[in-house]
Amino acid sequence: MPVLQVFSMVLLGIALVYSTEICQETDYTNIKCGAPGKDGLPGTPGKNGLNGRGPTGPAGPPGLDGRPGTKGEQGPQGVKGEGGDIGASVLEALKLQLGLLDGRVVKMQSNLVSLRKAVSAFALSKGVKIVGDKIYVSNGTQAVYGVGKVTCNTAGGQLASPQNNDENQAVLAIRTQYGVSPFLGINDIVIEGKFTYPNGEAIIYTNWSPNEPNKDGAENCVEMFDTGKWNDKSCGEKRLIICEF
Ligand code: MAN
Ligand code: CA
Repeated sequence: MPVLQVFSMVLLGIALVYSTEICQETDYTNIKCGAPGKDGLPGTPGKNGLNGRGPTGPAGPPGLDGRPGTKGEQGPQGVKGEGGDIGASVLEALKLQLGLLDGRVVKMQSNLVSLRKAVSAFALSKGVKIVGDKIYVSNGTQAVYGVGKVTCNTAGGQLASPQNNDENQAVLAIRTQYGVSPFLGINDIVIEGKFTYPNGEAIIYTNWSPNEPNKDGAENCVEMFDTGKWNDKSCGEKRLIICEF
């Protein structure tokens, strides 16, 4: 190494030591040490910092409607309103009608009592029997089934059609009074073997004589023997006509 270079380095070292001592003991508000040094090289990049919180974002869109809530309890009953004019007039009309109906019912009851008395007295005579709700009547006329049927229908009734033993006994009583077998309304004219009442309904009570009915086709009407038993008989025969009402 040349002597000049060594000398320069010694001088530089002295200068450095000197300036360091001066600046360490100097008030930095009144710097009197040497000229400022040059800027240093840029530092190495810093490490990543911890995640911070950013600023709050804008508000999102409104959410969807929620499900309907459960039904609430029924509220208390309201105060009853005043009756309207129409309601009041209808009520008055109904009261009037009710009064009229009541008068009619009383009159009908009175008429019915009188009628019952008259029928009861009539029932003492020949050809009339009252049983339950039915009244059997005969004037002793004898006729074929068709004529007897029309006779009773015209009078507002039908040929005697007993539906229980009491009614059968009432018909038998009239038969005994005249001593003639009557035709009943019961028949199997429409369907052979299927006996019905005059209105077509199937019979609910029978009192057939032994081995009767026995004439398929030829005997579609029914007569009553003096025992009260029934026999199927030709509708063309003439028998006592007893009507029921
Ligand atoms: C006659 C008729 C018939 C009846 C018999 C009974 O033939 O009256 O309807 O069935 O007698 O023996
Ligand atoms: Ca017969």
